[in-house]
Amino acid sequence: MKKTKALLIVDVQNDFCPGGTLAVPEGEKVVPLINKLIAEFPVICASKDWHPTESVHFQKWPVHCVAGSKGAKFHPELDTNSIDLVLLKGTYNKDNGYSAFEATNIDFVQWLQTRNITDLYICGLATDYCVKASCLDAVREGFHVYLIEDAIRGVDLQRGDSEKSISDMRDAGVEIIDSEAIY
Ligand code: VGL
Repeated sequence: MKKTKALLIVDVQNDFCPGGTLAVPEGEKVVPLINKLIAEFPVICASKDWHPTESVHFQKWPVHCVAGSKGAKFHPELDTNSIDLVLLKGTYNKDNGYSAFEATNIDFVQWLQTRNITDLYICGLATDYCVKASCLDAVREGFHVYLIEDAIRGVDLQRGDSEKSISDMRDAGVEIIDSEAIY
């Protein structure tokens, strides 16, 4: 069967970038890289944290990415023109929605299967939470998963969290690559 690839951009939203309520260190640095990567993929998906104000998620985290707010918008410099699918996650009060596969607006697996996607290339924010959860779910769902290491950044609540996450993803079967490998 012909291999078909898609790019999954995880949570490149204002609140995860400098000035946002849950800013990931250097979060904005992934944006130019991702804008360049977009041209290499026939299918582009992008997830968004999209929380209600009363989310249980805010017992652990500062309020961020409230549905419809400025903080929940994509970073203003992200090239959104070619995005084929926006995945909304964490949309219920009791739902953390770390993984793009927990999107509530669409059955993501079915959407990918319908388009014969076999290979998923994942980038975005944040390495140690939503990127990791999305990569691990993608492997579980049977996709061949590539993590684009220079196009991710982590929260690193504890020093080394991102490094440990990358190693966990590798152990799970995720291939770790650099964006240069794609051009
Ligand atoms: C995320 C922490 C809390 C993420 C979301 O997008 O990785 N991290 N909520």
